[in-house]
Amino acid sequence: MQKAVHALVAFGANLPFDSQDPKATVLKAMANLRKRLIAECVDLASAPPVFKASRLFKTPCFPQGAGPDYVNAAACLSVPAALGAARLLDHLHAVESEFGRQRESRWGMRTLDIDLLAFDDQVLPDAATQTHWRALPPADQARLTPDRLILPHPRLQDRAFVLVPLAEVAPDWVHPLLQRSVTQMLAALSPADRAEVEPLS
Ligand code: PH2
Ligand code: MG
Ligand code: MG
Repeated sequence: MQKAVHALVAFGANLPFDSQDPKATVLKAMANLRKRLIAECVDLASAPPVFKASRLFKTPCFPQGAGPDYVNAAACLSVPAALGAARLLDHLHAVESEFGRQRESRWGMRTLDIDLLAFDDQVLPDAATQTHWRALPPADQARLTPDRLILPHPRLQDRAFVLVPLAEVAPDWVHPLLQRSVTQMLAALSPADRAEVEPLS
């Protein structure tokens, strides 16, 4: 049997798509991704994926005032290691396009955004580059977009709209460079930031 690893994924949407609200889009996107992973596991002759999804949350847009509230969620996927982060990312992009995503401005509004937060404990492309992007000053964060996959996601530790849902599905995942668990990273945010993330049901 092939080795399985955990991949962490974040979902966000704040614009309707095809008269469907962001909540419906996120739920359908999860189902679509799950189907794709099942097909991949058949192709790789590996055990079926395990797809653990958080609840949906309503979150204020970041940066503040830049658009409508978001619906955010997270998932912890058990996938064959042989799938690889790059191939999983291709699937995330394919799901985004099925739900109307056009790659436009940095932090712009979107019908669907799916971010790969982590693939097991992989650091990509290397520790120095991940650290560079993680330590970027806020003005540069808003301006610059990396041209390749950086893992873990450089802003993962900063955002309540990522960490609150993630804590429901992967509280014990440890950031390979910060050596902190999701629970610890969430506890380090301000109570006000955490309180802004409200479960939808
Ligand atoms: N995603 C962004 C920019 N701002 N704000 C919230 N609340 N949730 C998001 O998922 C989000 C955001 C860029 O991906
Ligand atoms: Mg995003
Ligand atoms: Mg994205």
